[in-house]
Amino acid sequence: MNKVVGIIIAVVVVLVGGYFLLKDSIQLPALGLPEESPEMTGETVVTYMDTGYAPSPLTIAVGETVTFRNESSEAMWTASAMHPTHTVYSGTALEEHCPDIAGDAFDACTGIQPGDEWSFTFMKEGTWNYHNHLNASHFGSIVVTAE
Ligand SMILES: [Cu+2]
Repeated sequence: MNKVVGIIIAVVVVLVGGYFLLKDSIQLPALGLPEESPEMTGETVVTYMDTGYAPSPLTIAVGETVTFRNESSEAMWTASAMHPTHTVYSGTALEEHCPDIAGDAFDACTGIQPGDEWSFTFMKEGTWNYHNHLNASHFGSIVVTAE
């Protein structure tokens, strides 16, 4: 009987010891899909939260698209400086370029609801400041460099 108990204890010790030795090197299969990242999707994301935009400033190359994702509790109307006219990127005021059918004014021209997103492709080099037209105390900048 003592022999059986001894064997059981030895097996348990080996299993537990083996687990602790190997647990750091064993890669458990990931549950569900991995989080999306810019590297995986090829898109560059700026997240809008109740505290504002991040990351900012963000550097991209000409021709890249930035997706502004609204993860705040309020609507997000991302638009070029300066508030309230939004003329810096496009040279036109929002009364002239909204709705932005051509997609070249860097102006969402409407409130993007929480959980939704809005994308803009930057075709001009420069440092482009932007803000939330519905809460102009939240702002950021996109630095667009030559390719
Ligand atoms: Cu504005």
